[in-house]
Amino acid sequence: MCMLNRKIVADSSCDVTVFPEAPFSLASLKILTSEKEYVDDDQLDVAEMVDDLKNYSGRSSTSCPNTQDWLDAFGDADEVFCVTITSNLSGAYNAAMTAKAAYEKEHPDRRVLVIDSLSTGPEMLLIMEKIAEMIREERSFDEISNEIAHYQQHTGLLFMLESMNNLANNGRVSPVIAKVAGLLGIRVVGKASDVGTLEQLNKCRGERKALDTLVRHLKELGFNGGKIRIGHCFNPGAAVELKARILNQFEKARITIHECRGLCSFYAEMGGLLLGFEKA
Ligand code: X90
Repeated sequence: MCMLNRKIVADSSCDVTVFPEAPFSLASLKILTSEKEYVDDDQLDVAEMVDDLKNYSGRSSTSCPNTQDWLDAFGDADEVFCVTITSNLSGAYNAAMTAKAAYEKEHPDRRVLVIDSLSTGPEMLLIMEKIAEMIREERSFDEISNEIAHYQQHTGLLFMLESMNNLANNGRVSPVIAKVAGLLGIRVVGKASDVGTLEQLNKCRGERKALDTLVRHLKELGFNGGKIRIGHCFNPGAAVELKARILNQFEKARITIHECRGLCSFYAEMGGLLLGFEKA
């Protein structure tokens, strides 16, 4: 059997900079203020960035990887499995599709699968892990392509946010919704919608209520004890508490916790929590 050189590529909203389960490259998004540009790569000091932003009141924005950034990440792989943040909130997917076209034209024997996660962070991680599993099993490109499309029907993303200022300032949620998240003690709980946008589900007073609400949604959305990935922005307490509550009801759930990197930290903001899960 010929040995294909295969790799996973993802934009930095996936919240990992190393991914030991498969050959992997990251395409970085950027966070921009009038004073500084933060590249969301393994060198970024996320704590410093979040701290800078806390003391900064000017305009800030983000930018997605461009076509060349994606091509650099593809490297010289025969088969690339490229996972992007939702195409409905970012240009990352479109840039990746342009890169795919250029790459396959230049190298007619190579293939790129671009996967629009319609989500971000921990749900992207679940997709990457699934691909890695199938690469280990030496499944064909087409099999992986079909299986991932199917797997995406069985994953979801929930979130809890204390502030939605950066989302609103950059036109990613309506200012009306963002205002609620700005109220003292209020946490907005929501999910990634079917079309990859933020869908608000509840306004909760206090973190404990918000965590209860997340667990309730998790069950209603069809979680039945599979994998969960929790990303948090400087809120390990809530992440640990959430994990405990889930394990209380689903003894066998496989749950890991990680810190958000730059892009998710910018938008989820201090205290924010993202939860990727498998569902029936
Ligand atoms: O292209 C760019 O500049 C990146 C824009 C990204 C905008 C959205 C990031 C959301 C980060 C917030 C909570 C979860 C949202 C779920 C979305 C479907 C995290």
